[in-house]
Amino acid sequence: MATRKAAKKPNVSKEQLLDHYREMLLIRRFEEKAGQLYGMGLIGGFCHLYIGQEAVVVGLEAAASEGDKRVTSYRDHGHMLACGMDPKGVMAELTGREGGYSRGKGGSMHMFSKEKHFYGGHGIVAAQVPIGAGLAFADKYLGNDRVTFAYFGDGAANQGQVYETYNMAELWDLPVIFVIENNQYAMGTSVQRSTKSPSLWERGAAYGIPGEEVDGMDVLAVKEAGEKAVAHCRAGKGPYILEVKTYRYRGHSMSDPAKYRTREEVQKMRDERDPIEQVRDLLLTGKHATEDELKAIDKDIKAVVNEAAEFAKESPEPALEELWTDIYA
Ligand SMILES: Cc1ncc(C[n+]2csc(CCOP(=O)(O)OP(=O)(O)O)c2C)c(N)n1
Ligand SMILES: [Mg+2]
Repeated sequence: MATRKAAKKPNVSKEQLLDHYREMLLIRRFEEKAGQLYGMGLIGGFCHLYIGQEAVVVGLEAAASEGDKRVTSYRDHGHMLACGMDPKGVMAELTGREGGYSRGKGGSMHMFSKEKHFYGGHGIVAAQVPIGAGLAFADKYLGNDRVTFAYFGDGAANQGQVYETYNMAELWDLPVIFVIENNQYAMGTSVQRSTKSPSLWERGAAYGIPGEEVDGMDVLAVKEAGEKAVAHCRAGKGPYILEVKTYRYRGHSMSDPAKYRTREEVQKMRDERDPIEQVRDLLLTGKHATEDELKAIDKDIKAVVNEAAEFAKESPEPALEELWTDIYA
């Protein structure tokens, strides 16, 4: 049987480890529930789950401060939960109900929260990257020290607009962290089939942007890299690139049977690298928590997720008049 690589002795408090554990578990359980509701026909349209990638967004949110901004692709539920958006509002939006963040009109890929500085939720591959630079431009113009996290995938990293954005962001020293969530696949195309360059972050060198590769299955490594990137941006040194190596356990979207990879490949990743299990091991071996305490956390989180699902089911469909709100006309 496969064994997990022994985790490094972490330089974090028990409370921080427990926070990371809870936050990652919330995303995992929320996504599992979303998968169930999709199967029951309660969620329509596209739905891209984040299971396997939890450490990326939880680690980076731990490096962020109040007022920092984030923008991402359609694989966005984890980002919303990690920045503190309400699971009820997210689930209700997934089911197209009035209680959702976009009043049931946006669905999985189109949610926003001004309060939490979450700027979407974008279905067009890489479209969020220039938007991220624009958000950073606004902060620079206003003279504050806020930072923007612009998340995109390995597939998106081959889009031309990413490189136009890199050029301008570096030219204007914009405080934006480009986070490449390299989960090794863009729909059914593996990263080895889509590019010959072994590392995506190194492309930033052509524009003068520093960066690094990060183990995206290790929440502590992600947090540490995030802190370095944030410090770089806040010091006014311009953008930074983090290529976070991660893995998605489910198909590209709910309609993808994922025939382009073997079950063994996915199972190996789950057995050896799972981000939640790694933190669980640290908590248990460090005697920071007992099996029973961790079970109780799981129970609490499942209750939060079930409550969100109930809220979503009970929330009414949007009224017809809702069609005429929040539109440019
Ligand atoms: C401009 C554009 N081209 C193609 C698509 C179809 N499409 C949706 S997701 C996707 C793959 C993107 O993969 P990646 O950037 O690695 O992100 P991941 O899904 O792995 O998170 C493609 C080609 C799209 N939505 N937009
Ligand atoms: Mg990908």
